[in-house]
Amino acid sequence: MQKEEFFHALNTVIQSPKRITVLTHVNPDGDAIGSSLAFSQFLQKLGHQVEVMVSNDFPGFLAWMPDACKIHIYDKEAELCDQILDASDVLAILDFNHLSRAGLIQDKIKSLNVNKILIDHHRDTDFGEFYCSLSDTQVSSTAELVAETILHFGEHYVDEAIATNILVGIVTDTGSFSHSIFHPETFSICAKMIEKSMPYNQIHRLVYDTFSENRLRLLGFSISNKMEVLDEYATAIISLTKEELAGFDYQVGDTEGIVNYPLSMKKIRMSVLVTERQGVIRFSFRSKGDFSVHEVAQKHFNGGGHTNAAGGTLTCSMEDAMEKLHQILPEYKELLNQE
Ligand SMILES: [Mn+2]
Repeated sequence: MQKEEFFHALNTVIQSPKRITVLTHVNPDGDAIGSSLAFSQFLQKLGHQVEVMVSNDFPGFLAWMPDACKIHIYDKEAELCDQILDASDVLAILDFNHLSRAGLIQDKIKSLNVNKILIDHHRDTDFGEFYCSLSDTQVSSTAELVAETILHFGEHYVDEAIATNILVGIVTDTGSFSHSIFHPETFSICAKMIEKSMPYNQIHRLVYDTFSENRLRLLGFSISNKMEVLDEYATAIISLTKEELAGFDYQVGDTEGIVNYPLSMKKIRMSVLVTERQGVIRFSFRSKGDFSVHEVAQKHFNGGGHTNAAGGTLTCSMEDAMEKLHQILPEYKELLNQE
């Protein structure tokens, strides 16, 4: 669906007051929360009754975001969430396009026979029909698409809360404007948002300067003690077991960003963070240039994402997970060694 078509279709949906539930992906990040909050705040201004819902809690460094305290967390209040979903006229699906990424909410989404709206920047959707969708892999973030949508309906809708939430989405999904910038419009949109948002320096500080001592020490430990550098594959791997995480009093979000550090080495093309969670092994992939970690995650680790950032999971032991990861590297040796 083309952008203009989407705006037109969305316009027909929002003409009359509706109960709209905005859903975003499991283990929500800054873009998931930022885009969902901004879109819901825009819809509220148009007179709709809007709720934002996620499968599980978001990291504490996002808790200050305008209206974050109103987000419903399914695994904490399933009954209320089910009631909200059952009463919804429209579902807005933001920042994910695979049903499995909805976590605990996926069965409910499948069973509800209501109009669904998609706004997302990931590849290869596996959903059924959408009433309308805005899906573009060549934008920095879902927040950028939400900003474009709101600006299409009128710049006057952008207030401090919306602008701040949009900026958090764009800043976090681009690693503070260090990647995933495909066109100059990202900056034009940010300029418009910064005019209205809380001071940008403050946003940056609230998002990034929030480490606990344990979190910073975990980062140091990960790089000093747990980083394996495989020169022949231009790859670095960091693995963290459940016990190691517990040793640093692991809190949700504490491993966020660790995977990016190995890429700061000139010789490294791909970085992988492997963490042991409740019953599963989670993989987080990052790359530089054209090397697609999306392909790697999709083919071998039940996941996917973007060219330079992807994730996946395996249900196995840490030993088996590491063995699998090492086994598949030769397949990519040539690509990883291309300039
Ligand atoms: Mn995103």
